Amino acid sequence: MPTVKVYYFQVKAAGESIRLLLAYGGQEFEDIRVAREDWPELKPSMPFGQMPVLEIDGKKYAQTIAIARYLGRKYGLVGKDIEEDFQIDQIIEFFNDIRIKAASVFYETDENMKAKKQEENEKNHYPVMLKKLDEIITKNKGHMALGKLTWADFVFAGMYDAFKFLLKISDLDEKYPSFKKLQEKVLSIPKVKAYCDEAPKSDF
Ligand SMILES: N[C@@H](CCC(=O)N[C@@H](CS)C(=O)NCC(=O)O)C(=O)O
Repeated sequence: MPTVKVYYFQVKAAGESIRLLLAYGGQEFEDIRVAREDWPELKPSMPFGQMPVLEIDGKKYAQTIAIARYLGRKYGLVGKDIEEDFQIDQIIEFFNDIRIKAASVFYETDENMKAKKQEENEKNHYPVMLKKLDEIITKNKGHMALGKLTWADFVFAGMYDAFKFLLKISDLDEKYPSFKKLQEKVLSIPKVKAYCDEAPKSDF
């Protein structure tokens, strides 16, 4: 067995997608949860000065989606050809589009601007985008793509709590029921559940 480490902060968010995929693959790993105060010292040692980072036998892999796609290939969570892989990639990009809109509000430091951006998202972007995502998941029998379990489901499930936190839509689960169901579906896979039961707890 290779020596595998996952570096991320003390939250689920992007790092959780990778942790869940490794758990699914039956891969033991050292779950390195970096405290904020320890990060400046560690930052220069990461490929892009960011986390999450996956390390396998000393080799570092960065960028959440690239890592998830890589692990997806390892564990047979991909399409049968490039057409099917494209279906996975495009829904992941769409999910990212929504996350980017939410993150731009979160990282806004000007309070007036922050409120304006949130209002703009809630009025003009979230309703259309979230409805579309809900429809796509429903059409795919409760999955992100291909009507079956793929690595995209792990990205969604791992990030969903952080996604909810960023969007600030209190009734997201009720309004778009496919979201919570998809997360629960992934988290109930026995190896994934075993990991989650033992993992440190955090809200998102
Ligand atoms: N595109 C990168 C973004 C990674 C990223 O922004 N990571 C944040 C945490 S979610 C980070 O490392 N922040 C600390 C820093 O940039 O110093 C990915 O998806 O992995």
